[in-house]
Amino acid sequence: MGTVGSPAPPKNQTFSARRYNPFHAFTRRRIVWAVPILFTAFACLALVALWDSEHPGRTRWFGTGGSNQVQLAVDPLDPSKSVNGLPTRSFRDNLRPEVQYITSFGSGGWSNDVISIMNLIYLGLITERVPIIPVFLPSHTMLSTLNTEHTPLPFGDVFDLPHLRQAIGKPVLQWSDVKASNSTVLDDLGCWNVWESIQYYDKAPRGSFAPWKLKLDISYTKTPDWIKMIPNFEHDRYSSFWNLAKLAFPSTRSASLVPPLPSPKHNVSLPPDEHLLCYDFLYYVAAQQSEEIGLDYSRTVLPGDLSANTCDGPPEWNAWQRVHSADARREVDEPVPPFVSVHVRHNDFREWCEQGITADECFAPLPVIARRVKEVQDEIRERKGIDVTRVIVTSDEKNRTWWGDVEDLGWFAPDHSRTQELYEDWYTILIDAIIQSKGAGFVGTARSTVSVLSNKRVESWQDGSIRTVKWGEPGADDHP
Ligand SMILES: Nc1nc2c(ncn2[C@@H]2O[C@H](COP(=O)(O)OP(=O)(O)OP(=O)(O)O)[C@@H](O)[C@H]2O)c(=O)[nH]1
Ligand SMILES: *[C@@H]1O[C@H](CO)[C@@H](O)[C@H](O)[C@H]1NC(C)=O
Ligand SMILES: *[C@@H]1O[C@H](CO)[C@@H](O)[C@H](O)[C@H]1NC(C)=O
Ligand SMILES: *[C@@H]1O[C@H](CO)[C@@H](O)[C@H](O)[C@H]1NC(C)=O
Repeated sequence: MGTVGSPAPPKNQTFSARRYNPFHAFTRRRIVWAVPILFTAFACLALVALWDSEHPGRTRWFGTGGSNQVQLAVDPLDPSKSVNGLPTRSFRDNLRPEVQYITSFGSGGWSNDVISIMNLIYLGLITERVPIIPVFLPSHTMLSTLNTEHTPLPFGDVFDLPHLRQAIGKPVLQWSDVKASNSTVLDDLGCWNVWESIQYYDKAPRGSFAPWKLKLDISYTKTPDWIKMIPNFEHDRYSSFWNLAKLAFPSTRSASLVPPLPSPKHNVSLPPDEHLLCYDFLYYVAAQQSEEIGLDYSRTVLPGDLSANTCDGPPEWNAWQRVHSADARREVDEPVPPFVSVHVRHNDFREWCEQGITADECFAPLPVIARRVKEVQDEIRERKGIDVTRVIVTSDEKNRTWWGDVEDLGWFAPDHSRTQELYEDWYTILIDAIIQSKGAGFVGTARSTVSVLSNKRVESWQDGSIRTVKWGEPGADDHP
């Protein structure tokens, strides 16, 4: 799918291109040095799932921390307050009659799904509905291997949901709060089909593994053509938050009803559900213009990056603990020296290169990236008086010659040689995203949503300096 705003390639290409396993054999000194960064990054971005495995009704500790904690009554934002009780076999049994809900499903890669979930939460805010967040599913590997044994990654394992709820002052649910994961009940649900109205090559709702995983049999109603921000324009796919929000309210909803597509299993035709409002796909949504997530004003549109300011979370993060106990040999307590993080996105981005040029001519060469790194270093020195000499490179690149060239520059890279073996598919990109976000400065790749998110995190969490490397033809990043 997408770099921000680029026309998406056909689905099969997108998904097949998503393999990565960068093995970087570095000197021992470098590996050992990189490890504390990794752990500190985990502990910090950590987004603490401490309360996520909570039992309904469990009380929480509030206060300034330390010994001054005060035990309050049950938190009104606690997930258990927005459902009837423990997860049920059929999701409907757990919905409270006085609460309205909203959900959607992921189907991109990691960062695209993060952005879709940000959009879902924002739509929840403006429609006054409680968002029910889907798990992350590695759709790309699922498609290419046709293997159903894929561990889903719950949003709350990565992002700090208690913090988010407090920051926006609203409840936020995950599907695991609502429906039992071992349920054998296939629930019928009516949803809006956004995808078929925003693009014209795929004449169907957006595919996703989430409904299958959640045992939902969905009957889709096509959204009206006017949801598109630029009506009838095939080269743009964005709809707007308020166009989609209108469909959440009775008058526009009833005026927009058309015969639904029967659900695939039960063959039932259902209008869009009013209790649990549901959209197939919320990646291409903006407030004012396409691709605005990369622009400065978008932080006032969304409630910040969902995970902002969570660096003070406790270290009990599940994933962190798993990494930590799996490799207790390694010392993790050393403070991490400041570094510039670099994200280099290659592989399927080849599809957007100028015609007739090689990958080497299309992607920015290392000296061009190094120039941007130097700009970031200079700016940090000027703004903060700090000399940030260390550089850590993260990338989806697999070419070892290229990684050797990175090492020759004296730059570091995370050692992912055992990441997948020790943890799960998700952790390579998770660890890399965390490293990116921890940079005192950041150099990213133009058109990459991974880079867009890290830009925002480094700016807002680290007060860091950022640069983006352009690519696509020789000299693409030339600048004064
Ligand atoms: N390990 C690792 N994987 C990466 C990195 N950058 C990209 N990837 C992989 O490439 C995928 C990119 O998929 P998405 O997150 O959907 O992003 P995209 O829109 O296709 O491409 P971006 O615009 O770069 O995000 C990620 O899910 C990762 O699997 C990186 O720095 N490290
Ligand atoms: C699902 O899990 C719950 C709680 O762990 C258990 O009580 C229930 O029997 C399980 N149901 C099925 C269908 O396995
Ligand atoms: C689905 O239902 C419709 C209308 O009830 C019926 O005409 C059609 O034959 C059904 N399709 C299948 C595959 O059962
Ligand atoms: C690997 O990287 C090197 C250095 O960037 C490059 O010259 C070479 O063409 C690459 N090999 C492949 C197979 O892409």
